[in-house]
Amino acid sequence: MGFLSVIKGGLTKTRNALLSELKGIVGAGKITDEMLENLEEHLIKADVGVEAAFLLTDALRENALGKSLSTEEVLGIMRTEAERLLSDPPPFELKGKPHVILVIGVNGAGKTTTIGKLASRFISEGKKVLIAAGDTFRAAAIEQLEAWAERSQADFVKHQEGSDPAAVAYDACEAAKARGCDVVLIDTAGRLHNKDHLMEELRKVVRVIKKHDPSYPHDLWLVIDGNTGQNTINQTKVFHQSFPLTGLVITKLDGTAKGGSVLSISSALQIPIRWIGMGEQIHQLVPFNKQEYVEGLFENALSNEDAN
Ligand SMILES: Nc1nc2c(ncn2[C@@H]2O[C@H](COP(=O)(O)OP(=O)(O)OP(=O)(O)O)[C@@H](O)[C@H]2O)c(=O)[nH]1
Ligand SMILES: [Mg+2]
Repeated sequence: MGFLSVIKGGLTKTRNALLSELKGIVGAGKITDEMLENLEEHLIKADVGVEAAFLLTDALRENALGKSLSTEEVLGIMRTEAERLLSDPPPFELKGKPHVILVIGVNGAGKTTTIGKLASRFISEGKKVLIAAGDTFRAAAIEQLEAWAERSQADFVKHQEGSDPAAVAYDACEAAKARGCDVVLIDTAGRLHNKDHLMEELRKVVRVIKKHDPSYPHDLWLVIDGNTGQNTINQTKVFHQSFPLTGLVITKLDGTAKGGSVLSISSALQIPIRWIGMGEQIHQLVPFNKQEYVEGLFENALSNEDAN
């Protein structure tokens, strides 16, 4: 399955929510301020995400006010705005052998699942991958990651439940060097940005793996649940102040009308969006690509609505 079809499938609800709300402002003569306010309110109620709703209706306020426009023209304005707000990440490159990636984020954001999907992707590209069970908080977390390691055929390093995540990460890097791995993916326990001892635990992981090589970790990715609102942006800013994030992964954009959250995250933060999660299955993680995302959000909206 191509990336675009995964994206389009995931964004169906968002696309349909956008489109059904547009009916209030097309075909009813000139677009007025009141119509745009209504649209804004409806988009918010349709759960498109408050920030995304503001951004898109602001664009219409600037470009569509006082005009009679077709659905395609209105979608075109929104599309242009979306393209303006988004940017493509720099190409992903392996910067070491192994290239070490530390994956962090709040509880339940999708870190472990994302690591499993990434391992599978990298392995399908011919890379040798090792994943490290740096979430030692619960035995179930280690088992969950182990299952992903088996599914994706990645090497796996774990310690016992309750052991020091920094020691797991250190050993994983050691093993990866010895085995000639190309990529190390280190899972971590979910944590809130305002829990000092947990942030300190993460700092220790970073400090300890730097003993192998000061360039470790080459990447530090924050996983964000795409269904969460403004709060996420503030949380991400705090994480970014503590750790220089090199990329974001936005998960759970499927099955929700909040697929527009990518717009608000991208416009509020200067951190590249690397990957988007479009489902629970192993292939449902796609590299973020501005054009594909925008196409998934706006294109074929009419025919898709018919199909649903
Ligand atoms: N629909 C959907 N579900 C997802 C996606 N990514 C993860 N999930 C689900 O979200 C739930 C939490 O995912 P995990 O990968 O365990 O999240 P985590 O960040 O590792 O959680 P903790 O380790 O508890 O902090 C699981 O049920 C996953 O299947 C996605 O892109 N789409
Ligand atoms: Mg986890």
